[in-house]
Amino acid sequence: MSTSTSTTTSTIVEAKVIVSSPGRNYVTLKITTSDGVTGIGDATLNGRELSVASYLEDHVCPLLIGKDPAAIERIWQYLYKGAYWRRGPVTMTAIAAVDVALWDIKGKVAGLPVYQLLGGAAREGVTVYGHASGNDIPQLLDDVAKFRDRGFRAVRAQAAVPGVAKVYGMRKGDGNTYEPADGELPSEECWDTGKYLDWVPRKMAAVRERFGYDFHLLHDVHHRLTPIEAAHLGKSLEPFRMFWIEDPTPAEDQEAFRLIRQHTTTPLAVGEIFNSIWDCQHLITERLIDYIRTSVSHAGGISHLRKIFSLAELYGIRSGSHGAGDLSPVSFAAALHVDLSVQNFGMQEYMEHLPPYQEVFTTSWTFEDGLMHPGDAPGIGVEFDEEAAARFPYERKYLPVNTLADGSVHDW
Ligand code: KDG
Ligand code: MG
Repeated sequence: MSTSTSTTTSTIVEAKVIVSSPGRNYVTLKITTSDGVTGIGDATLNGRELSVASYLEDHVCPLLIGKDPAAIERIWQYLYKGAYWRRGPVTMTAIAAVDVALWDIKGKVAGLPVYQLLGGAAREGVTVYGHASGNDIPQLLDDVAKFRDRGFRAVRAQAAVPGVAKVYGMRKGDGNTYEPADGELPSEECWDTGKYLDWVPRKMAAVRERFGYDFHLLHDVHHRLTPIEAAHLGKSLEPFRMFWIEDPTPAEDQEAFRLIRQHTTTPLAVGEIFNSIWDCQHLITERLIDYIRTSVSHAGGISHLRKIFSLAELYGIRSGSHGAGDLSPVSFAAALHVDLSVQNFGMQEYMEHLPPYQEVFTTSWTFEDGLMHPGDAPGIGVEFDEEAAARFPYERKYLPVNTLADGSVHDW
């Protein structure tokens, strides 16, 4: 049976996977049509990059050849339902890369930025939060000040915990980017919940005391607490009116959020490790969260993310897309197009990418007065220089592993 679902005669003639490391590892999918139009998608899965590259190269790219690039939903379903083995980070990241590349092509063919194809702009710009961190409170306050001086309306505050050697979210040096993946083998961090719970309210109190309440304050717990510990943290942060606390508990246990919610009015955000609408369903329909933080690249691309956000809209839950530096500029730009067009946008993470990413990716987004815009270039608005990418070969890198003082493994 013919798989052509539109009047165009264009077909996909090439699908190529490029793994490169301009500042950090990125997996990029480049799709070319018989009309010579190219689209790019991001298939980066931090610390497991080559598995997605292989999934695409060995199992997905051959299926794309000859297909109609305009039939995005049909190709999505073909890759999802047709694989039989559904969901999971590797599969869904691969499908996301195809999906974004096809939206890029559709935009270029139409001569329109993708957000116009999604219904147009629902707002002037996308509120983004920057990543402040510090080894102690004065350093953290200086860092928050830097983001506020640059115009950010929202800042995530992470800081070293006294007595804990290495903590999630701490930036090295003067750059703007926190990069946890380092080393040919995983580094080990040692976690102490008690010290953390005592420390976080003191740090947030210092931030609010110095800067007041005229900006959004966020914090990432990074999956480390039990439900009752998370409830305690949420309660202790209520005076500082957080925009959200993110990933308070390991996200697999969706029912845990009911307990947290019974105890605190601090808003809850979760979703960066979710891969499909099914991972979010219970949390959304039971109204157990306030923000759903699934990403374009790990949750099936623009097409699937829109479905997640539409489901959330029904329940008064807002979006909060994941935007760490390990999502390539292609994913980040794609997220901006979605953010701009959905009604229930909440907040977008913006962790600037590490140089020399600009040698490989040319972007058209803008930042002004705390708001970002994806730009009006046709498609996603990111160009990928394959020759430049070849100068930055893949480097094996892992995320850290977390342990407790007794040596047992804890959530990182
Ligand atoms: O690859 C893991 C990172 O994306 C994650 O640790 C970053 O939690 C994160 C965040 O909110 O940016
Ligand atoms: Mg996070």
